[in-house]
Amino acid sequence: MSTASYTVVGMTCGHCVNAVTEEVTQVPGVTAVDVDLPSGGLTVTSEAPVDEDAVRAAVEEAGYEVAGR
Ligand SMILES: [Cu+2]
Repeated sequence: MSTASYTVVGMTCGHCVNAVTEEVTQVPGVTAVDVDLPSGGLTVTSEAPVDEDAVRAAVEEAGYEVAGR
């Protein structure tokens, strides 16, 4: 199992959290997604490491942005 943490910019409410969660959950291999609204923290759990670009693309699809590391 693998986990990766990101910071998402632009989320303001529970709807935003749901949108990000739904999109990132659809990334192949992802088994769990946890979003912390106050900090923008996004934790992605997967069986094998997931391509960071795929996570970024999913967050952008939801309408938000991953902060640079
Ligand atoms: Cu919102």
